[in-house]
Amino acid sequence: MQNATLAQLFEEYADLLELQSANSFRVRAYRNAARTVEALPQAIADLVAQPDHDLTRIEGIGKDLAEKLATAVQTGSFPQLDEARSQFPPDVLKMLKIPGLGPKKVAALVDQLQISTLADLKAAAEAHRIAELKGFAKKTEQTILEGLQLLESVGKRVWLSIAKTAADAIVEDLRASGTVQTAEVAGSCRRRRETCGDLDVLAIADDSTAAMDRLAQHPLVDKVLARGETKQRVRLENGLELDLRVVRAESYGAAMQYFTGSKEHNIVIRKRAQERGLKINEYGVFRGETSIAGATEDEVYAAVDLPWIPPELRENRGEIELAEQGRLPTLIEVGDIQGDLHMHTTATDGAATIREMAEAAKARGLKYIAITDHSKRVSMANGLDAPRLREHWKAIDKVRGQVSGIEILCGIECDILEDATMDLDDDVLSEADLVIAVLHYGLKQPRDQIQKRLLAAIQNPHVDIIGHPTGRLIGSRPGADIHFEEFLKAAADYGVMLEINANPQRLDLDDIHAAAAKARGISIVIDTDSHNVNGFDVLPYGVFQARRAGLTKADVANTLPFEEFRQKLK
Ligand code: DGT
Ligand code: CA
Ligand code: CA
Repeated sequence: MQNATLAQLFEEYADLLELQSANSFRVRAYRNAARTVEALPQAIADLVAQPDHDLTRIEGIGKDLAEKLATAVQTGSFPQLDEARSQFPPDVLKMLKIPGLGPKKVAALVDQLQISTLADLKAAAEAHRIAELKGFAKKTEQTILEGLQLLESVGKRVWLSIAKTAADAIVEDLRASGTVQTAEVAGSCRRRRETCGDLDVLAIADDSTAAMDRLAQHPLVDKVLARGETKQRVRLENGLELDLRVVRAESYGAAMQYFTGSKEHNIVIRKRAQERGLKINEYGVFRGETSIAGATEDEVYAAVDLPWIPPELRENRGEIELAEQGRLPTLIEVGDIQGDLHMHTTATDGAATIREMAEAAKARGLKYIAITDHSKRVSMANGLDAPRLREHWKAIDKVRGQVSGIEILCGIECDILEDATMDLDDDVLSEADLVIAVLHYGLKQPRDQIQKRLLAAIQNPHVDIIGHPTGRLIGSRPGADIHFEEFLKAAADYGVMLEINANPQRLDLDDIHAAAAKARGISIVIDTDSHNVNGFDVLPYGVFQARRAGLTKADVANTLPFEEFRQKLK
C-alpha cells in the first residue's frame, strides 16, 4: 500500500467524521495526518514490514495514528473507518466532492430527503425538491447538477489523445516558466497506452514551491486537490487528475523509471535488483545505504544489467527477456511513415476535396496517399455506387495532374456486408488501385458470421487491406467477436495487409493484436482515416500503438517508398 493510498483513507475518515458532526479539532487532526503521510519520503508499508518498527519516531505521527497506519497497511483499512463507513450510504462521500455541498448539507439531504445514491440526488435536484429544504438556495440545485456531471467524468479513463494533449501543455508551461530544471510526463501516458486513468508528471527542482504554484495557476487546472512537500495533485477542467512530483536531479531517472511503470514491468525490474543485492525505488538504486544509480533511466537499467527499454514496451510482455538478449526491436517512428492509405473527401463524408487532401498530405511530408471514400451501403455518408465511384476516380486522376510531388491512389473503403458479400462487385473493385475492406454494420453478429465475412474479404482477389478490423470505439463500442488466430492465419496466407487505424478513438488493431499479426509476418499499414485536412494529425497515435506492439519500420508497409509499396498491391 502506497503512502498516497493511506493518506486517502485518513481523508475519507475525516470526511465521515465531519458528516457525523464530530469535533472539528478531531477532523483537522486526521486531515493533517493524511498530509503528513503523503509527504513522507519513506514508504510506511516498508517501515511497517520491519520487525522492530516504531512509526511514532516520525515527526507528526503519534501513538493513535501509528496504530491505525499499521492496521491499514496490513488490512487495507482500520476499524474506526469501517465503523464510520457503515453509518452512511456509499455514495455520500462522492456527494461531498460536489462543489457547494459540505458535510452539513449532505447530512441534511440524507436525513430529510432520504437520498442515498447519486441518482437520487440528481432526481431530487431535477424535481426541485432540494430548494424547498431549509438552508438550500435555488442556485444549489443547478450547482449540484453541474457537479454531478463533473463527477461522472472523474475516475473515467480518457483517450490518450486527450491525456497527452493536456500533459504536453502543462509540461511545456512548467519548462518555459523556469520553475523547474526539466519536466516530463510519466505513467501510462508516457507508455502511450490507449487510455489514461490519470497523469503523472515529474520535474526536477531544488525547491518545489514555485513549480507547484505555477501548476496551480495553469489555465487547464480546475482545482488543487492535495499539496505536500514534493507532490501535488490537481484536477483538470476536463475531470482528469494529474500528479506532479518534484524530485532532485540525482533521483530523476529512478523516479521516471518508477512512475512510468507499468507496475508489472517494475515488479520484474525490482526482482532483478534484489537478485543482485540491490534495492530499487523512486529515489535510486541502492547497495546498502549507498546510492549507485538514479540520475538517468539508463543508469537504473544498467544497474540491473539491461539496456534502456522504450516506455511503450514496459508492460512485462516479454520486453525484459528481449532486452536481456540484446534483441529489443528498433521501434518505428512517426517520421518513417511515407504514405497514408485511408481517407475521405467531399464525395462521401469528408470535409475537404481530393485536391485539398492531397495538398495537406504533401504539406505534412507524405509521399503518397490513397483516396478511399465509402461504398454505397454507408448511405448516411453518401457512399458511392459503381458509376459514382468511377467518376470519382476520374476526378482523382485529374488532381494527379494538378498536384506534383505526391502520388495519389484511386481507392475505395468497401463495406463487407452482413451476408459476407462485398458491397461493390468484383469488376469495379478490380479497377481500383487499392481496396480497403471493412466491417461497419452488423458488428454484433455471432462470431461465426463475423468470421465468414472477414474470410470472404481476405479471399477476395482485389482486397489489399482490412481496415479497422474489429470496429471497436474505445470506451463506447466493443469490437466484433473475431476468432483472431484464424483471421490472422488467413490474412497471412492470402497476403492481405491489416490496418492500425490511428484515430485515437479506434486504435484498431490494438497493440496485442498488431503484435500477433507481426508474429505471423503480416504487413501492417498505419492510416489516419482522415475526414478533413487536420485528420492527418492523428498519425502519431497509430505509430504509438505500433510501437507498443513492438513493430519496426520493416513491419509497416507504408514506410516503403511508393514504388515498393505499389508492388504489394493486388
Ligand atoms: P493509469 O493512470 O491507470 O492510466 O496507469 P499508470 O500506469 O499511469 O498508473 P498510476 O498512475 O497508478 O501509477 C503510475 C506508475 O507508478 C505506475 O505505472 C507504476 C508506478 N506505481 C504506482 N503504484 C505502484 C505500486 O504500488 N508499486 C509499484 N512498483 N509501482 C507503482
Ligand atoms: Ca497514471
Ligand atoms: Ca498517478
